[in-house]
Amino acid sequence: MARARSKRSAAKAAKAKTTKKKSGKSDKPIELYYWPTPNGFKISIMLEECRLPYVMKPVNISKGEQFNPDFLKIAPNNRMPAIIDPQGPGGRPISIFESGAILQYLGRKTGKFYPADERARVEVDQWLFWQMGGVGPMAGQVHHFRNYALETLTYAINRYVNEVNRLYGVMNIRLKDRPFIAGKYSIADMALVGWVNGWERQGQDINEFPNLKRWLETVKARPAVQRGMTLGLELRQGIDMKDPKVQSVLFNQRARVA
Ligand SMILES: N[C@@H](CCC(=O)N[C@@H](CS)C(=O)NCC(=O)O)C(=O)O
Repeated sequence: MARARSKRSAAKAAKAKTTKKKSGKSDKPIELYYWPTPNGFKISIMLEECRLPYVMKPVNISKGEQFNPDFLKIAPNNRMPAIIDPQGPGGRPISIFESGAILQYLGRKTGKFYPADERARVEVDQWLFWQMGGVGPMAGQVHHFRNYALETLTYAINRYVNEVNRLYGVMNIRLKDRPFIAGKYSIADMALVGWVNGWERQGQDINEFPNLKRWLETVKARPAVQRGMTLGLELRQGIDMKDPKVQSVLFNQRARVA
């Protein structure tokens, strides 16, 4: 049932949605270079929240598509997500990588979920960067050492599980007297939800953090978040993260000298 629904939603999103301008000319959709992971969800959620026309271009990171020369031209760090906005500044195309930069760009472009007022914007930026530098990388290490590593490294598991626990504690305090992380619902919440949603596989108990639990339920109840977090889920089906071929593409890559 869930699979059928997500298939339908992916097919819908993959079909270029276009909007007609008054002139009769149609805008080209934003190209979203994407794989269904918490970093990918940030952008699918924002595009859905803003109802921006987009077309999803899967980047199968388990097969190494992040190293395709055409993708590297827009995302030199060989990581998704990335976007191409055909209607960038000055009406010319622009490409962007790094999910935080994409969220800020889309927020500025649409005037949505990223306040123009400087004080309110700084609030959002702080928590967005906190997600980018803290929750994402730390929870990513937990996923790696708890779920993907072929050896059980207790020290590494404890280190990252404890750090994520600390970060969720910070978030829980922050959410005590405000509904969302920067006050009003913003791109910072969108950056966080896909990561916090994985609390169970991060060795956490959400019931330790009642404000965080309430926030997670509230954010996940938004239809755009649900659409964003189910986009392309079927693409990941059947992929075994412990398959040596997948591991050799995704883990322990070293510099590729040009
Ligand atoms: N800081 C980057 C991180 C993106 C990232 O780590 N993406 C992962 C998937 S969640 C990826 O593309 N991995 C491919 C690889 O490791 O080769 C961002 O937020 O955009």
